[in-house]
Amino acid sequence: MNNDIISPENLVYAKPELMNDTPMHYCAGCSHGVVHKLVAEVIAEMGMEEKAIGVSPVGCAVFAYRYIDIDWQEAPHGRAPALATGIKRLWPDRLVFTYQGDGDLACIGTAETIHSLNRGEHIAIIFINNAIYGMTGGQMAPTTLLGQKTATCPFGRVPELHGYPLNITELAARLEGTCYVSRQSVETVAAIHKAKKAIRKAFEASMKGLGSSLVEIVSTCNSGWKLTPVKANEWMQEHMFEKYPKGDLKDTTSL
Ligand SMILES: Cc1ncc(C[n+]2csc(CCOP(=O)(O)OP(=O)(O)O)c2C)c(N)n1
Ligand code: SF4
Repeated sequence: MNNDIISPENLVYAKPELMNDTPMHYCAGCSHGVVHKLVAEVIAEMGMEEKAIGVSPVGCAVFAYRYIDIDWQEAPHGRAPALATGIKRLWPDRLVFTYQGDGDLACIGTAETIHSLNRGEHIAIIFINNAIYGMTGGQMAPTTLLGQKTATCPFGRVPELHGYPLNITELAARLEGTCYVSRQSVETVAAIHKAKKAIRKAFEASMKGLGSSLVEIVSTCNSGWKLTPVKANEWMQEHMFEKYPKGDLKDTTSL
């Protein structure tokens, strides 16, 4: 083999060392796997392999603890920020983060989300917004777009029956306890780089005790949306970014 080809200078892609060899259960094309990779890379780059504690949700990411070799706690549905609060208060020197879907974070765990952010807990929240409940078969979530068809609103979401889509990230940015709130996506290489930077800033802010951080990743659930991975990315770009515009919503960190 030509060693030049695999020299570190030529390396453009490698599986992060913290990702183990357990085959992922995610559907091909799902955003979860990409975000897992970014989380693993950031933890390694910060040298926090032995000090990171993730709190995994209920939802498709319930098995996040199987894939990234750090310490994890599994939380009941929606309760991840409460659990993360307890862990961080007990072990302030640990990097504590939650990883949650929109059903988990913005519906079942709304109270835990809002109050942990408002208290300014020194935790980071990674929020995967794919606009539906993926794991349980694609039911409507608070984040479902108006007109979007789901298993529980087969004719499309209408405000008279289902209320309006919830921009919980905008809400988070208004809370005094938050220091960094950002919305990103991972469907292109450029977007992946920006999302990684946002995750890094959120993790660093939590370690510096600057307040709570939330990074929303606007994501696809190609299976739940009943689209191919490529079409799902297109649908997300066409429809979701209008309601969920990308960029930093709040940054008081000076990082
Ligand atoms: C209190 C409670 N309500 C409902 C459920 C059922 N449940 C399990 S996963 C899930 C959907 C999770 O969706 P989301 O958080 O959006 O994550 P995704 O699967 O899309 O990644 C639901 C409703 C549950 N386990 N506990
Ligand atoms: S059901 Fe949706 S969120 Fe769950 S793994 Fe498949 S594509 Fe991803």
